[in-house]
Amino acid sequence: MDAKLYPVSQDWARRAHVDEAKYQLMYERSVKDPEGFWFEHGNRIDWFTTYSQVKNTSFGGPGSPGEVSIRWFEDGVTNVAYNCIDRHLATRGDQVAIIWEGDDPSESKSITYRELHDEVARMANVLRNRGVGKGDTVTIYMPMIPEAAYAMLACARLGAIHSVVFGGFSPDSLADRISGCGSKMIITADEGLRGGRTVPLKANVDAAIAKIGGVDHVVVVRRTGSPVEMEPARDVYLHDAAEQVTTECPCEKMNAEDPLFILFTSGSTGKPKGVLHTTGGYLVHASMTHEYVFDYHDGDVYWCTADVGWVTGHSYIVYGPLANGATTLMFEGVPTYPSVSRFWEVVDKHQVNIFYTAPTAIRALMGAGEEAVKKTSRRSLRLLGSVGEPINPEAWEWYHRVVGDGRCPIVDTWWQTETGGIMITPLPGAIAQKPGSATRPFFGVVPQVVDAEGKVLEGACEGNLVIAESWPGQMRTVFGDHQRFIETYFSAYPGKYFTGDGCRRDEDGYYWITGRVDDVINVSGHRMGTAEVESALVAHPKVSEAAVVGYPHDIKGQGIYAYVTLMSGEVFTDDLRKELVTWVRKEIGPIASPDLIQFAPGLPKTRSGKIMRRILRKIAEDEFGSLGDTSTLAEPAVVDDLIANRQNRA
Ligand code: 6R9
Repeated sequence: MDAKLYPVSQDWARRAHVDEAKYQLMYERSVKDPEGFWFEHGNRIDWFTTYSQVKNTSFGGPGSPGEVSIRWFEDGVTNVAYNCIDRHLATRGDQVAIIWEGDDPSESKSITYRELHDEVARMANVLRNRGVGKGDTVTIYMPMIPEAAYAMLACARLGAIHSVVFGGFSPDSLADRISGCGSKMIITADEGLRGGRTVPLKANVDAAIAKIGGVDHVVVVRRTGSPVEMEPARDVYLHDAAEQVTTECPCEKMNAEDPLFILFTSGSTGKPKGVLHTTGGYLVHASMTHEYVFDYHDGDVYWCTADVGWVTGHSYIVYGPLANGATTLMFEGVPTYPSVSRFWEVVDKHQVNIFYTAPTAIRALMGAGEEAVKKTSRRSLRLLGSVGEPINPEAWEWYHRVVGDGRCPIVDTWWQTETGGIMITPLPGAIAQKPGSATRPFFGVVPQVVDAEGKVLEGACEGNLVIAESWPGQMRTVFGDHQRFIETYFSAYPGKYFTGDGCRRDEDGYYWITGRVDDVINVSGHRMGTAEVESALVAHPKVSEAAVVGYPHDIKGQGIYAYVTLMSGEVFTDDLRKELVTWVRKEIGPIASPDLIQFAPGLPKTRSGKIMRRILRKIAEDEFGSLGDTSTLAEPAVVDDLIANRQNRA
């Protein structure tokens, strides 16, 4: 395959933090002498007590299975909120920390580092007065308003562990995530506002608590001002409580390995896992990648369009940028409201220099035509970024040519909730880009491509992506279940971290992520376990069995294709199909809505009763001509029926 090459311009090589020669030197040192490299770079954050230990990590492996233990900077003492706020006050107290752009284009505001300090300290005192302290878990269920960042930083200031739940999740999903980490405190808003529509956040919290109980306090931020039910003994408005406290709130002393946050994410089996990140290594990785990958310089305006409910929002709206004393833009709305030019209008309005979004948004806007982009200036843009799923070369080229006017490099950043920060990406002043390739590893990252047996492949090859060595931002465990951590990530290839992604490496040593190789699908950049959607479907009284697979979708990347078998006596109707879509939205949230539902009198199974997903995937992809070996099917006839009634006709 001859991919087009976009070389680094002279200008970029000169002005960037890292050029090609420096990348080679730094990368080599980072993998040959990780202790020395990270001893030096660990100092990019401030420590109350500096570390003497740098790296103490083991991925277990054939000789010592089960012994997976990851510790970085383990005798260092610091605080993440101190690094994101207090240490900047002397030099940049009046600099803007957060630019907030509301859903309605007439609403925006700027928050300086000094204001950020006061808001966070007040919120921390409100939490502390309600019993929150070091090691406690707090669930945050918020719209994209500055208070979401204040809430995260307030927890970090107190040493409490936050668990942010995406505001699009249903009360049931929220309930699972509250009880999954035992939060007694929830921070939410009356309502969210997206694309001109309200989201009943407080009502959802009430419904979740009604289901599981155990929550002592709910702090409610007033966003829309609509009246919501308040339980006097439990609920308080932030603005009322904040009046009672001061802006004095010291930062708790945290060990480098004390937990910072939990983020629930989907895997191939069972309920979502609580990915646990800790303090020191995470912040070093998030801040260092933010500076080098986006080539952040003082004075730049940086915008990441993710939601704080996902890891990208954690690392690249809040922690990385603020640790670097950057100006980070937070957007409440959606790319298409009030018009499909919104992103570019916001870029012009706030003179954004660095813009980081997801391929699904690019594809959707691409469909709306060039004119909506071209009518805006975008002269301020210098760098574009992509994250969340593989970007197809057509979308990459459009992003480059139309959005960036051919002038801005694109950093395609591969990473995961589990990795804490960016792992594979071109540094814009150092590495020539190929559309569709995440290109080369960041400092300290040792990617390998392995075959099904775990043999490490050399040179140009294709297989599964593993990471051979620990890096500072790596997740430390699955909250409350270290065994599940080991089984999920270190058992397929003992001694190595398995990413769950397939990958090709070309003759130039560039990495091309080909997508998940497990039962995780990626819908509009959102990770979803097929098992979660299946269990939502079978919870419906008329459904006896369900199998869910992904299929190629022009805008979303992957769509959700559900095969559903009904209880005997039930009939397939269009109304039932609609009812099931609504059901799944209610059970999980709108992001899990099935795109296509096929009623199946039977599912293809092996004689031992295992559903043959490989066949279902092929039918969903409309590639039933290449079903592969069907000789182990218990009832071959069901496949003919599925093909005849497939929903995805080309
Ligand atoms: C940051 C984030 C992780 C999964 C990952 C992979 C896919 C993310 C990608 C990419 C190709 C990229 N993914 N970035 N695939 N190129 N640049 O998205 O975290 O939500 O945990 O998803 O997303 O499949 O394994 P998360």
